[in-house]
Amino acid sequence: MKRVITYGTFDLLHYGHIELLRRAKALGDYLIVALSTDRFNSEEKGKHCYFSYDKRKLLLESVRYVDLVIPEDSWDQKAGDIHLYHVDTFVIGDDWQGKFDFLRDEGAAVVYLPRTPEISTTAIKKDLSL
Ligand code: C2G
Repeated sequence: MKRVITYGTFDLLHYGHIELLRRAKALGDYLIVALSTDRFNSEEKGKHCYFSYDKRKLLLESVRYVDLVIPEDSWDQKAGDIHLYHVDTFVIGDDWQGKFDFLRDEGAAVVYLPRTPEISTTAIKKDLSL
């Protein structure tokens, strides 16, 4: 069983996120999503989420491509996660291009997928505020 992991906030879940999850799942048989906690978002990522961790987790667990949702509470947990969850492939959008190549030293493939260009949570919030 090929196990894939990806990380993110996934707030206001939209089709750009779904396209990432669909392509990530296509790289293996089991997809783990490490979901940024509310603390990690506000204190480390400077993101203010519309939905709480529990609501964002519920939404992700409803996505057909997602097999397991775990918390992301530290920038430094990725290497440990690869061993803890026996991950074969780390996947993330290419806005992070090159940032996680070091995970190859943990024995995982590292794949950067093109983002879906025209959609973002920021754009949604901006459009709705008009
Ligand atoms: N994404 C995408 N297309 C978009 C928007 C997002 O492919 N239009 C991808 C991002 O590249 C990322 C995932 O969807 O792989 C989740 O996006 P965010 O919630 O914005 O994740 P981010 O804040 O980049 O968190 O430790 C890594 C971080 O937790 C990644």
